[in-house]
Amino acid sequence: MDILSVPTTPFEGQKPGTSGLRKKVKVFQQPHYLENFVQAVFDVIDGLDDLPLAGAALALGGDGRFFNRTAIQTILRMAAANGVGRMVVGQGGLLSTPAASCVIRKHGLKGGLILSASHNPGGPDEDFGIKYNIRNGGPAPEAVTNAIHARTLEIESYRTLEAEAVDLDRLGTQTLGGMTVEVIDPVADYAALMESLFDFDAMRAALAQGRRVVFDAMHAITGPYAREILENRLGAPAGSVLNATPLEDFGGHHPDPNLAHAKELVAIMNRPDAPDLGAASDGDGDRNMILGPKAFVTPSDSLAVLAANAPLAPGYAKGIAGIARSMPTSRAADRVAEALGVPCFETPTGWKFFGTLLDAGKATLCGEESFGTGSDHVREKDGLWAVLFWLNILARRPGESVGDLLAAHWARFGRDVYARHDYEGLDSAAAQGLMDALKARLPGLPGQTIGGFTVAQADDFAYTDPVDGSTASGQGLRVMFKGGARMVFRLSGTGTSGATLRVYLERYEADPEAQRGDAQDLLADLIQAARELADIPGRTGRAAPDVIT
Ligand code: VG1
Ligand code: CO
Repeated sequence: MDILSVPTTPFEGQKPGTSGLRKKVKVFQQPHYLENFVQAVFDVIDGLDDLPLAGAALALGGDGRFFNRTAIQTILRMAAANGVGRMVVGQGGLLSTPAASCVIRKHGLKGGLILSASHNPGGPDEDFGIKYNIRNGGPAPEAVTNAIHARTLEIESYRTLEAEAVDLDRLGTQTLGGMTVEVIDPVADYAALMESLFDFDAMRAALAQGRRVVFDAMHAITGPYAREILENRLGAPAGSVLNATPLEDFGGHHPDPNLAHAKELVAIMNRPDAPDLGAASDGDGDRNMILGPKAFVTPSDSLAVLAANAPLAPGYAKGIAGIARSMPTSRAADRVAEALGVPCFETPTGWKFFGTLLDAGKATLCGEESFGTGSDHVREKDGLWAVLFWLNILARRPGESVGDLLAAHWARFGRDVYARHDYEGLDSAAAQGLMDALKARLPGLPGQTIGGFTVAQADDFAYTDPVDGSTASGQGLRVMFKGGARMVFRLSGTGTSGATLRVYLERYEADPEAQRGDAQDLLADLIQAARELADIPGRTGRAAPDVIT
């Protein structure tokens, strides 16, 4: 087959954000747009991790959203033309993000391409995304994503070939040019890994004895995974997995597991006959939401509870080496780490910052406030893993509900009352103006009192990786108050239109009596102070946030 070198010119804006390149489908459908980015990836990863691209083996799969199959065929032709030896592809072009990480690690691949825009809606007028994961199975670090971006700005041609489409639905091996395409069951490796980590016998017994679980796959990637694990292997009744069929447009919804978007699940968990555990995952399967009957576990609390109960799961029976959390995530995990006598690391937002800590064995569990939890079993956050961890804990602590576990945790460690307010679709210049103005005020804030809270410290978060010494700056504006309350202001790096302002709010409450209650009520003063400090209404024209989590 003849290899074609197709002339092209650079596109502006092919800079990967918090988690890869995310754009509207229509942007990706422009001639050469996807090809330019993929060629830039291939150019940059040649030699990366001490492995040449020629003859290399890579994983490829996505969350099944609109354009997934088209993009996979394009990438396969380009991979063959670039001399890749073998592509390991999930059947139907499907691989959840954590499963892709698992496949890269288990099959010893050089890396992989994951196609997803995560929790963003899908369809012809919605979002698509692509990212590269390295040999350890984790998202490429910033040095790599910056190099990819730089390459997109100088690209002059890309390599491809003309060939029949690969049959993505047929398991087994096919050839494309000189390359092998191996279509694998997207679930099998991942399900086996979960069985190795959790006490499936105890979970099976608990489900047989009346514990009940409901999992909302939100018509996204986790449907087949959850059916296989929860229903087939653990014996949960058929129908325990809701919205289990992946759809290209996720049924027209946001596949985002939070109280605002997983309404059907929330309604079930508020019924008198609610199951013991309610959970959901996002478009690409790396996020999770944990609910009990009339109980919501914030992702920050979930990380802390998992850490405190880790030895109940066989995979963590030896205890944990450390915890890592993103900066805007609450300090709940820090308290558990302290009690366990292990370190707690504070990293910038985005899973790529956890990779070095996990590889070095410094952290075992990681988490982000954005419904992301995971461990050193893969190098991505992992939605279903978190759900199984909770189910494992419930199986080993019979008679206690999710709400009981949370109350007991707060009684022991105190509660880090937490909320995130998102202002979406803002004018980009206005959002940047708000951040610039607040940043300029930071040095003068300590000592000032805002809405009754006195500022102790304020900074623009910067990070030096304790393993490889790499640095990241401009990672969010932090205002810390006397007494431990905190606000963080950040602009999202995953959006595809306008700007999203995220305001993260938290304060510590030690008194068990005062711990009960809704976070929005308990944080009302701080919320008001944040609105005043950043002049959110004046600068954005918004009276209230669009999404509260
Ligand atoms: C958001 C979250 C961040 C998460 C990222 C990717 O980023 O805040 O914690 O790592 O999404 O998650 P941002 O820049 O929009 O705040 V996913 O499930 O979208 O891959
Ligand atoms: Co995701």
